[in-house]
Amino acid sequence: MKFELQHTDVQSKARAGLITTDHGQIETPIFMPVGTQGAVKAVHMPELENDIKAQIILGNTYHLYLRPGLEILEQAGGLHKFNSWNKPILTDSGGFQVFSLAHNRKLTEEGAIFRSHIDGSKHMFTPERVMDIERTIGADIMMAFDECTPGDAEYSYAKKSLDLTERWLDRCITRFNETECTYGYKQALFPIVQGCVYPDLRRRAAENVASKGAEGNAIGGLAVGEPTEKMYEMIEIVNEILPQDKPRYLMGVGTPVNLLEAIERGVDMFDCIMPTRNGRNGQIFTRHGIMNMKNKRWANDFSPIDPEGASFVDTLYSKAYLRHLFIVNEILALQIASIHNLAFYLWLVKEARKHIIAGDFTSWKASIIEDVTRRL
Ligand code: PRF
Repeated sequence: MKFELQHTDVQSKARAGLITTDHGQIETPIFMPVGTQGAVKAVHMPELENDIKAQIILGNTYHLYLRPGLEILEQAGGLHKFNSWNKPILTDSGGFQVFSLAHNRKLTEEGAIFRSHIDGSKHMFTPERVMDIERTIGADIMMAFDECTPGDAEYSYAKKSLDLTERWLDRCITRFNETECTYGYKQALFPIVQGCVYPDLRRRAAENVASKGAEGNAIGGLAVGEPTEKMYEMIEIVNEILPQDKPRYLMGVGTPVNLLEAIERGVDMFDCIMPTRNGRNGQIFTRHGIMNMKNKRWANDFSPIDPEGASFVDTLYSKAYLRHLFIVNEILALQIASIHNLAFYLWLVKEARKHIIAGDFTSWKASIIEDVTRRL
């Protein structure tokens, strides 16, 4: 993997860059649609590629390990072959899903013991095991196995948790270096900065991560219950320390405004279930504001969903039609909303990139935030 920093904003920390992987290039800042179980919910791969203009998607180690399981993934020749997405893929390590989804989980020095949320079966994730699983899935970018500390954790717990994440990181790196991709291309490993909302822990975590010289670095443990201002403060602290010449990935964030604020503070990569999940609940993000499509006010509004929208659904279908589909529970409503919202998120980061390169990111950001937060 290679990262080329193409432009740094003069008024802020915003950056435009280019990541090159063996499955293609990624222009940053970038938003990565979430394909937890190997599919971005309700969206076809050609739609992702051609209509949404996704450049990289996510998969989840925890889910893919449970189903279809490693044997099938290996037989398929890795996730790219299995799901027919031939562009870059990133896998989260399960360091978040084990703690949010699995039952009866128990943390030890060795790893995490948990019961599957599907059938209650017992499993253990160790840093070594997670590296092996991510090798088998075959994502271009693998994430280290971490503990995502809750946003309201006390200092003593946050410190103990960070100590463990740091020891696990060393074990991840050792295993990663002992193994290689069996599918004939290169994979990268990104470490994750934890440290909750405590500046000294975040600094220590960022320094430790930076010292590993990884091909990219991630910021975890944010958007997990802490105040939004704390999140921005932690991003600033961490990005002061993480290397300039490597991509920075803010995990599981966020709203359109969160993305813009984080881009301004030097973040390059994002993922979040918000555009797809909220879309399936009828919430539509546009450059003119947010609409709840189940609202009665759209019942006889036959204008396009979004006249200047980035994807074909925006002008093909009307607001009234989309509202009708939601009200009668048609599957097509979920497909339209998912394509629309993802295309909007990809449009937003592409515009951000354009304005970073043009040199007017800060003023553009102020005006677009006013627009995208309006309630329609
Ligand atoms: N760690 C991992 N995945 C994550 C997170 C984390 O802290 C978050 C937190 N926002 C989302 N996904 N491994």
